[in-house]
Amino acid sequence: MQVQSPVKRVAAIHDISGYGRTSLSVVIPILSTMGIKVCSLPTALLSSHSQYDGYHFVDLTDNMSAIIEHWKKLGASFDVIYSGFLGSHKQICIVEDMINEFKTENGFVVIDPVLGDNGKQYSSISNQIVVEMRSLIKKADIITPNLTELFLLLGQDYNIKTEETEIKDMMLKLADAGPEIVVVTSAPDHNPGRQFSVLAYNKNGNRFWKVPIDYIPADFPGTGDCFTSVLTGALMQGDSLPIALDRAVSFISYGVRATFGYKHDAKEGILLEKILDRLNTPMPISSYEVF
Ligand code: PXL
Repeated sequence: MQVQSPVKRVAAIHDISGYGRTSLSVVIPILSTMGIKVCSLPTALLSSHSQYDGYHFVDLTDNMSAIIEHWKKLGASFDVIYSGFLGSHKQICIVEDMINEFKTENGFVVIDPVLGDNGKQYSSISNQIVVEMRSLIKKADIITPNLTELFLLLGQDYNIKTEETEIKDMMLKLADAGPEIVVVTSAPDHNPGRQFSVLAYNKNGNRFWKVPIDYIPADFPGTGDCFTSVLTGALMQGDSLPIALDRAVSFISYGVRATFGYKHDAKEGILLEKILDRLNTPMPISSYEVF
């Protein structure tokens, strides 16, 4: 008999970077704080995230299959499979196998297609990874590209000035390929007084949602990982999609605001430890819109 865990479980397939707040070093604290158990399948060990020069990198690809085999022997099961930064063809195949093996009827798969930011592909991401990510996302229930990744997934040239109607079409195209929910984490918002919004499309109900972002002129690596982790945790806690989006936007905004006022190297990411307890306090206001 398979005994159900009293705490929900996520299989988290990301790298672990020692310095700077990205990937597993934000996924684990955020989901743990939200009462969710993270079972890590690390893809690589880095001395720091890849936006620092000269980082040391240990590829763990050749150990991933052995970890999965052991999990199978243990009879492990997961409510959610959540992948992020993937660095090779082999890792993409392994995530596909993980989904085939472990996805359950009531569970879901979140793929954060980490490929680039600010209009540029990350230096460590090859064109082959971009092509393969286009195929991997078909297996996801939820994907969370930023604007750069949205363009890369569709093979289109980046354009920061893209209108919302065009972004809607792009989200529909990606949803057609497989995922039920497409979330674009940094869509330009041309309405007066606004800079960016999070946009989401849910095939189930055929609805678009929008949560305006409170803009601060700062760029902290890892906020995308924090966003998708809070979104995943909120959905696992039973929130609706728009409330989960609201909670993720509000947490990241608070993190950016709490960090911005300090003399602090932005590359280190947001000061997560200062704000983690916010994940367990009621949200002050909800700001989602239906559009
Ligand atoms: O935040 C995405 C991310 C994940 N993992 C590594 C990264 C980055 C972004 O820079 O370098 C190693």
